[in-house]
Amino acid sequence: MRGSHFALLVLLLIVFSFSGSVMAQTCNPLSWPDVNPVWSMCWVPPDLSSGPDGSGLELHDVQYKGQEVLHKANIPVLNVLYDQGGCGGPYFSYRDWASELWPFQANNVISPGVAEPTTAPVTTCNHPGTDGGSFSGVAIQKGKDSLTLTTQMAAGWYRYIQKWIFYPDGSFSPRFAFTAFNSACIYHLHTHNVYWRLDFDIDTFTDDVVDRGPHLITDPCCWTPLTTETSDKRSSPFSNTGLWRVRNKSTGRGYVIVDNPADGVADTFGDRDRWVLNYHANEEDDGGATSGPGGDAIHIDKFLNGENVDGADVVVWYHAGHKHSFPFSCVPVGPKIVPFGSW
Ligand SMILES: [Cu+2]
Repeated sequence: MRGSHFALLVLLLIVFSFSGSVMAQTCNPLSWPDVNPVWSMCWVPPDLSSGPDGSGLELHDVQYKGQEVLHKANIPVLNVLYDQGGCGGPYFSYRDWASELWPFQANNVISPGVAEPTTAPVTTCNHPGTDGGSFSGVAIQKGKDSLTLTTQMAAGWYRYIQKWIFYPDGSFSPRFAFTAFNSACIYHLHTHNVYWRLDFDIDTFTDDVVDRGPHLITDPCCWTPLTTETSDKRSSPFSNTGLWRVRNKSTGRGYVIVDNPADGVADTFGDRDRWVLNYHANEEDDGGATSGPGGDAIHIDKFLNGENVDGADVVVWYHAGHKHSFPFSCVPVGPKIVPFGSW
């Protein structure tokens, strides 16, 4: 090894060990239950999350019973479309951010920005139109039957409540609810959209595939692999255009994504309900809003370029939309994600 190469190697080692220590500081390790844990992961709060507009309460390296499930999971795109003008500028829409923490009520704060509440957190969902509480950050409820992570964010007058709920049987539920502080715009009919990016790595990052199957999880029949990058919509009225599941082709383990009837069906602005993409490091978000008509809508269709996703490193994007009028409900949206195979 020549001296210059050795110097380069030393430099790289310093850089990698430094970035490793930064990661350890910003991604907070969590396992549950405390005794004989089945779930482990690390989490990043919204204010430190990735992407041009943040991406909410971001999870990394989610494992069930020591097997990898998700490499990363977050919400890179969040937007709203008004039915009529008066709010949202010339195109009646906003691209929102998922990076601004907003206070809510959670007891048993164990460190700055982290609570382990002994009673359910109280968010703006519990009192739409008004704010309350003094805790900003992530509340982690380590229950007997579930692990629930909760955060509340603000974008202007909107209040966004995000949860991740994990169960002992290996299933989990991403959840999102839309509400607001009282303002003139909330009296105008509008539709919120949230997009989860679920970077599944079942067992490992290679050899995964998405199958499209029956409408009911109880129907074992007829799962068909999606061989190239694809998007689709749930059928309307809601009946699932066939469930999607992610499967490791070697081990046969995987997860079914069970769509929630509350998640609606994407309209023209919402674009699509589900995408499967081949992993690329430069496709973790859509780059943020663009100018002009539709600029606040999601634009990840540009990543659909016919790449193979059968036996690949796959990424699923999942859309949920919710229409609001005043007085507005605070209906949680998001799928339930259920394991299959032997874990
Ligand atoms: Cu709303």
